[in-house]
Amino acid sequence: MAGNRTFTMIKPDAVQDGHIGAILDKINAAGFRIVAMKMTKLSPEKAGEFYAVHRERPFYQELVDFMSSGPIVAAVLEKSNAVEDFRTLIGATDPAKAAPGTIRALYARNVGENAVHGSDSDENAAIESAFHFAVTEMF
Ligand code: IDP
Ligand code: MG
Repeated sequence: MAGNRTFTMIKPDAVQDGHIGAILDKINAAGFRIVAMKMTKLSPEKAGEFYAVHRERPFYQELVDFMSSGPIVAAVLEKSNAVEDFRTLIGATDPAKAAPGTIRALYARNVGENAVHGSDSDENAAIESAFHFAVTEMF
């Protein structure tokens, strides 16, 4: 059965471009409840750890540098079928290929600086939520 929670980050590009409010509006309008949320900044070490599965990819260092370049908004979201529905809401990794109206189509700069993160499985949603939030910070 599909789980009901996912993890997201509004990435440094979208924070810098002033899109926090618009992105949270889209998230609420799509029926997600905010379970946990904070503005924070990842150190290069923490960003490297978060994206460790991509260690062998050619863009890994670029990704770590970008994700530690400025503040982010991290959040846990709740809705039935959360992981899949949130991936639909954000659109394809490359905003040029993202469906019209999706968060990445509207607010991302490019394939690397792509406005938002969304977990890709229930298992990773739980791991990523625990990476950023204590149990006492999730409501
Ligand atoms: P996803 O965020 O849509 O799940 P992944 O393939 O898991 O995409 O990649 C993680 C992140 O790495 C992307 O969101 C993006 O920021 C970055 N990334 C992915 N592909 C590229 C690329 O070809 N060039 C630069 N950065 C990339
Ligand atoms: Mg991914």
